[in-house]
Amino acid sequence: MSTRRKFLSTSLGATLGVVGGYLLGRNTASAAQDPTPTPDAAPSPGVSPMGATFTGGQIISTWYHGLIANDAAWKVIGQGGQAVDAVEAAARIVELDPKGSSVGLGGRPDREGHVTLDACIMDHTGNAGSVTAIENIMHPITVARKVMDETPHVMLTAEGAYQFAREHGMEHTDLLTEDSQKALQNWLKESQYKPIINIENHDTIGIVAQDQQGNLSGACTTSGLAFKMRGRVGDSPIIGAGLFVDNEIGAATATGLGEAVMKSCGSFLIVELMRQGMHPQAACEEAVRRIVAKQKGYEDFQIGYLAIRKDGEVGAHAIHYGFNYAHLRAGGENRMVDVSHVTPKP
Ligand code: SD4
Repeated sequence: MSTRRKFLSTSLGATLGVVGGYLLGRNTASAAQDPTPTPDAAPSPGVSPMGATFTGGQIISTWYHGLIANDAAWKVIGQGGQAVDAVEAAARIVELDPKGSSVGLGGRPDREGHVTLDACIMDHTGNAGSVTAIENIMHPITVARKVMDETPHVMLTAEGAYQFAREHGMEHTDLLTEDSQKALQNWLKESQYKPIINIENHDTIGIVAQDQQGNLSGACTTSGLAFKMRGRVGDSPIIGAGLFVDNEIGAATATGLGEAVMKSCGSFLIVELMRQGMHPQAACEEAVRRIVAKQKGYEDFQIGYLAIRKDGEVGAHAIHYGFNYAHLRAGGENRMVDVSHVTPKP
């Protein structure tokens, strides 16, 4: 380890130690107390710098539809399957539900009447796949998975993503439901582009799962903000914004106004804060705090973050009340958790 790196981790640990043990992850705590340099070599397989790896299996997913997502994911993880397969299965079940107005079928269109979908997936090896602004394909998450598994690229967009999906046997499906058409006609009367906290535009599904090998993966899928401008892409398909996974450290996902998440590299930031020793709860809070401190208009939009650390610890935070997520952990129930504390105004 370079002297600089050691200095940084040691001084960070000491500083956070003053703030309180709650903020400290195991690695920083030991860095603060243990003067022995950590060797530069990568950790041996199965050993995380975060300490003991959690191998019970667990899934966290945004909003109420997280419940059906977690059930689908558990069918994979409970049988010893891989987290990456679990998060894809979880995303697919929500994409298929016409009642969800922010994901897949039934997702609200852009202001010109096109349902354009964004999705991404990231696995425990650090591989990632993504599609943006894809139309008429029921399962953008599976297109993203195929981009990850079967191409040298990370992201395909719009027409190219559609073509790729069709070449891989996916059907052309009209995703604009009657309900969505009515909602668009209604919106067009005033054409006011105003996010309303927690409802209308907010039900992207972000999923982070840890399998029984302790490996982490994540997925995110959405139709984005309702009645967005044609061609607008949010954070959800952007690796590091709507989703980030580092299997040595942890994983995070985001929901809410994508522009704010993109401008702060939200999910990447949370994983990096965990790497520096923060508990996932503190890391989510810090990522929200930065948006509140630096971005205008946060009073009127919502951001919610979820994170899992390699040792199984979980965090969640949001700008405003009203954010919730589903958590299913081995041996426990699939339950909704309300994020009941919020970041105070600066
Ligand atoms: C976006 N982050 O496109 C998405 C929207 C969202 O809950 O998360 N809604 O900006």
